[in-house]
Amino acid sequence: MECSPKSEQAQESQILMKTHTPDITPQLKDCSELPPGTSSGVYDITPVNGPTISVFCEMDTGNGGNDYLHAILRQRSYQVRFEVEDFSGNTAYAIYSAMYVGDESTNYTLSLTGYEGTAGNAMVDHNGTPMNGMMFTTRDRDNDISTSHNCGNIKKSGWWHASCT
Ligand SMILES: [Ca+2]
Repeated sequence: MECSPKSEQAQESQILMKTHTPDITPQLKDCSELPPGTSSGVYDITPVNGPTISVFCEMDTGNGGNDYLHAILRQRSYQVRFEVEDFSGNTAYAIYSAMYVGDESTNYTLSLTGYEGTAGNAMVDHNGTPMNGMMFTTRDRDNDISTSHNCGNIKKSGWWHASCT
Protein backbone atom coordinates (compact mmCIF):
# COMPACT_ATOMS: atom_id res chain seq x y z
CA MET A 1 0.00 0.00 0.00
CA GLU A 2 2.94 2.35 0.40
CA CYS A 3 3.80 1.97 -3.24
CA SER A 4 0.77 3.85 -4.52
CA PRO A 5 1.70 7.43 -3.49
CA LYS A 6 5.27 6.87 -4.64
CA SER A 7 4.22 6.01 -8.19
CA GLU A 8 1.95 9.09 -8.30
CA GLN A 9 4.92 11.27 -7.36
CA ALA A 10 6.96 9.73 -10.11
CA GLN A 11 4.24 10.53 -12.65
CA GLU A 12 4.05 14.19 -11.59
CA SER A 13 7.74 14.74 -11.96
CA GLN A 14 7.65 13.23 -15.45
CA ILE A 15 4.97 15.71 -16.52
CA LEU A 16 6.98 18.62 -15.12
CA MET A 17 10.01 17.59 -17.11
CA LYS A 18 8.03 17.55 -20.35
CA THR A 19 6.60 21.07 -19.93
CA HIS A 20 10.00 22.51 -19.07
CA THR A 21 11.92 21.15 -22.03
CA PRO A 22 12.44 24.05 -24.45
CA ASP A 23 14.29 21.91 -26.96
CA ILE A 24 11.08 20.37 -28.29
CA THR A 25 9.84 23.76 -29.58
CA PRO A 26 10.65 23.99 -33.32
CA GLN A 27 12.58 27.07 -34.36
CA LEU A 28 10.56 29.54 -36.40
CA LYS A 29 12.13 31.46 -39.28
CA ASP A 30 9.30 34.01 -39.23
CA CYS A 31 5.77 34.54 -37.93
CA SER A 32 4.22 32.71 -40.90
CA GLU A 33 5.50 29.42 -39.50
CA LEU A 34 3.26 29.68 -36.44
CA PRO A 35 0.33 27.26 -36.73
CA PRO A 36 -3.00 28.67 -37.96
CA GLY A 37 -5.10 29.90 -35.06
CA THR A 38 -2.11 31.09 -33.04
CA SER A 39 -2.84 34.24 -31.02
CA SER A 40 -1.06 37.50 -31.77
CA GLY A 41 1.78 38.11 -29.37
CA VAL A 42 5.52 38.13 -28.83
CA TYR A 43 7.35 35.06 -30.13
CA ASP A 44 10.99 34.07 -30.57
CA ILE A 45 12.00 33.66 -34.19
CA THR A 46 15.36 32.64 -35.63
CA PRO A 47 15.91 33.89 -39.18
CA VAL A 48 18.29 31.88 -41.36
CA ASN A 49 21.84 33.00 -40.52
CA GLY A 50 20.50 35.33 -37.84
CA PRO A 51 20.26 35.37 -34.07
CA THR A 52 17.07 34.47 -32.21
CA ILE A 53 15.00 37.61 -31.65
CA SER A 54 11.69 38.34 -29.97
CA VAL A 55 9.15 39.91 -32.32
CA PHE A 56 5.46 40.77 -32.22
CA CYS A 57 3.55 38.50 -34.57
CA GLU A 58 0.28 39.98 -35.79
CA MET A 59 -1.71 36.80 -36.45
CA ASP A 60 -5.12 38.25 -37.31
CA THR A 61 -4.09 41.08 -39.58
CA GLY A 62 -7.41 41.33 -41.35
CA ASN A 63 -9.23 42.33 -38.20
CA GLY A 64 -6.29 43.80 -36.29
CA GLY A 65 -3.42 45.69 -37.87
CA ASN A 66 -5.35 46.92 -40.88
CA ASP A 67 -8.09 48.37 -38.68
CA TYR A 68 -5.42 50.41 -36.88
CA LEU A 69 -3.86 51.46 -40.19
CA HIS A 70 -7.26 52.61 -41.42
CA ALA A 71 -7.95 54.49 -38.18
CA ILE A 72 -4.69 56.42 -38.52
CA LEU A 73 -4.74 57.03 -42.25
CA ARG A 74 -8.33 58.31 -42.41
CA GLN A 75 -7.48 61.27 -40.16
CA ARG A 76 -5.73 63.29 -42.87
CA SER A 77 -3.54 62.87 -45.94
CA TYR A 78 -0.37 60.85 -45.35
CA GLN A 79 2.70 60.15 -47.41
CA VAL A 80 4.91 57.12 -46.86
CA ARG A 81 8.66 56.87 -47.30
CA PHE A 82 10.65 53.63 -47.65
CA GLU A 83 14.39 53.65 -47.15
CA VAL A 84 16.52 50.69 -48.20
CA GLU A 85 20.19 49.95 -47.79
CA ASP A 86 22.26 47.09 -49.17
CA PHE A 87 25.19 45.35 -47.49
CA SER A 88 27.63 47.75 -49.18
CA GLY A 89 25.92 50.76 -47.64
CA ASN A 90 24.21 51.94 -50.83
CA THR A 91 20.94 53.62 -49.97
CA ALA A 92 17.82 54.41 -51.95
CA TYR A 93 14.37 55.72 -51.15
CA ALA A 94 10.84 55.62 -52.42
CA ILE A 95 8.16 58.12 -51.48
CA TYR A 96 4.46 57.77 -52.20
CA SER A 97 2.78 61.13 -51.75
CA ALA A 98 -0.59 59.60 -50.80
CA MET A 99 -1.29 56.40 -48.90
CA TYR A 100 -4.67 55.26 -47.69
CA VAL A 101 -6.19 51.98 -46.49
CA GLY A 102 -9.97 51.58 -46.59
CA ASP A 103 -12.04 49.98 -43.85
CA GLU A 104 -13.15 46.36 -43.53
CA SER A 105 -16.10 46.83 -45.90
CA THR A 106 -13.59 47.55 -48.71
CA ASN A 107 -11.41 44.57 -47.70
CA TYR A 108 -8.85 47.19 -46.68
CA THR A 109 -8.32 48.43 -50.22
CA LEU A 110 -4.95 50.15 -50.60
CA SER A 111 -4.48 53.49 -52.26
CA LEU A 112 -0.81 54.20 -52.94
CA THR A 113 -0.02 56.90 -55.46
CA GLY A 114 2.49 59.60 -56.32
CA TYR A 115 5.75 57.65 -56.45
CA GLU A 116 9.05 59.49 -56.55
CA GLY A 117 12.50 58.38 -55.51
CA THR A 118 15.62 56.46 -56.40
CA ALA A 119 14.60 52.93 -55.39
CA GLY A 120 12.20 52.42 -58.28
CA ASN A 121 8.47 51.90 -57.97
CA ALA A 122 8.51 48.39 -56.53
CA MET A 123 4.92 48.42 -55.32
CA VAL A 124 3.86 46.37 -58.32
CA ASP A 125 3.57 42.64 -58.97
CA HIS A 126 5.64 40.64 -61.46
CA ASN A 127 3.35 41.75 -64.31
CA GLY A 128 3.76 45.39 -63.36
CA THR A 129 0.24 45.56 -61.93
CA PRO A 130 0.29 48.22 -59.19
CA MET A 131 -0.64 47.38 -55.62
CA ASN A 132 -2.64 50.59 -55.76
CA GLY A 133 -6.32 49.64 -55.72
CA MET A 134 -5.79 46.08 -54.49
CA MET A 135 -7.75 44.56 -51.63
CA PHE A 136 -5.99 42.77 -48.77
CA THR A 137 -5.61 39.01 -49.17
CA THR A 138 -4.85 36.49 -46.43
CA ARG A 139 -4.69 32.70 -46.38
CA ASP A 140 -8.40 32.58 -45.58
CA ARG A 141 -9.56 35.67 -47.53
CA ASP A 142 -8.80 35.48 -51.23
CA ASN A 143 -9.27 39.06 -52.46
CA ASP A 144 -6.52 39.13 -55.10
CA ILE A 145 -7.08 39.34 -58.87
CA SER A 146 -5.66 35.89 -59.64
CA THR A 147 -8.66 33.74 -60.57
CA SER A 148 -6.71 30.49 -60.24
CA HIS A 149 -4.81 31.02 -56.98
CA ASN A 150 -4.95 32.55 -53.52
CA CYS A 151 -1.70 34.53 -53.49
CA GLY A 152 -1.86 34.65 -49.68
CA ASN A 153 -1.35 30.89 -49.66
CA ILE A 154 1.33 30.84 -52.33
CA LYS A 155 3.34 33.72 -50.88
CA LYS A 156 2.53 32.73 -47.29
CA SER A 157 1.74 36.31 -46.42
CA GLY A 158 -1.12 38.69 -45.94
CA TRP A 159 -0.62 41.47 -48.49
CA TRP A 160 -2.25 43.64 -51.12
CA HIS A 161 -1.57 40.96 -53.70
CA ALA A 162 -2.51 41.57 -57.32
CA SER A 163 -1.55 38.33 -59.08
CA CYS A 164 0.98 35.92 -57.62
CA THR A 165 4.66 36.04 -58.52
CA1 LIG B 1 -7.39 34.64 -56.08
